[in-house]
Amino acid sequence: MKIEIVKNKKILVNSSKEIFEIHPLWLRERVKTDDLVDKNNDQRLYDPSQLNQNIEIKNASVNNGHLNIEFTDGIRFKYEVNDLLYELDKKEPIEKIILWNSKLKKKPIAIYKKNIFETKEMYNLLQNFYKFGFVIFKKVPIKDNYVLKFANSIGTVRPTNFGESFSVKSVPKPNDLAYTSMALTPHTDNPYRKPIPCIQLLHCLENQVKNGLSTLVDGFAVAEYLKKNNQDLFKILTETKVRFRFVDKTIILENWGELIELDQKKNIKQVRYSTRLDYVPAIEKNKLKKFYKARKSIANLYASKKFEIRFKLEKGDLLMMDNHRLLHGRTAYNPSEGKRYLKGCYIDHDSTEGRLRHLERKFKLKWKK
Ligand SMILES: O=C(O)CCC(=O)C(=O)O
Ligand SMILES: [Fe+2]
Repeated sequence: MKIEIVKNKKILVNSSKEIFEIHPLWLRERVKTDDLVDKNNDQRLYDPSQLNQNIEIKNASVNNGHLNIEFTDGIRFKYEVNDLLYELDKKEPIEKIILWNSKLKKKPIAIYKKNIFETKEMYNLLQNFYKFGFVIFKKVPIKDNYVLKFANSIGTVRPTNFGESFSVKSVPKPNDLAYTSMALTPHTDNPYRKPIPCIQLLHCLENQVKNGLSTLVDGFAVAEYLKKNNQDLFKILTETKVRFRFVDKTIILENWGELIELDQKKNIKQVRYSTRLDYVPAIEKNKLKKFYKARKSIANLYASKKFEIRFKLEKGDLLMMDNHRLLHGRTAYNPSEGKRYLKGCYIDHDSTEGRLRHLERKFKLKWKK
């Protein structure tokens, strides 16, 4: 992609796919002189909808990586060509995702270090988080509910009715099956919330039991597999909204959604799955028959050895996973063997994306891809 000038007046974008002219107003809105933009926060000091809609370019030239423009309203500005190309070319800071199954050779793992959050390594780890849907940080300090410090260094903790963080250990009369020693089949967390938590952190403080292994499944890989192998069943899962529900003494939480949600371009956007909490709607019997068949197929895939990875979280390990893409679970354990204690919390996607953009800017990485 490059920028070309025609007759000193027209700015063209020339990419392998197309050539098009940039509207002069689009450029004019991006002028960043001190009187038009507050230099402390990069925000406009005027309403761009009030600019002259017929504004034109009086003069344009390219010099040393800069595009110099004088507009017909007398404003001049020197743009970084790279800044313009970046905005024209790329919408998200995230690299392409990698679908995986049980053959995943190398889990994305990092050793935690103090001040890791402001490093290039963190940039790569966040990219890995989006590529694989999870990252494991090892040797994260286990004192003072550190999971919250960790979460607040990447983003902002999202408190829920379980509190800012929650304790995953076996307790009497639990208000959630996570707080028992039972096996948990692959699930996404809290599909009954509005909005559904984006990222889950699970920090292992103790793990003295033999079993209680953690399991992960790439929900997007499973959904793609189903799409390829059984278009009809895939379709019904993308079209049927299911009610998810959480009940305890003080609250009843509900939300509806498809087991496989697609975006406007029909790409997979989010998966939901929780056998403990789903309430299928009473749709017409034959339709429901198809839905039940489809649900069983995806359940079998989620539970199959083909897609699941299994590992033990060690003391200090912190698992960070994308709750809109991955399913997680655990094998049963015997609490009389010793302690198993995880601390968990949630953060939102805008935090991690925002950190990625910040680190990309800090280490000037954005032109290199
Ligand atoms: O005990 C575990 O490893 C996972 C528990 C769980 O699913 C959760 O806390 O969301
Ligand atoms: Fe969970």
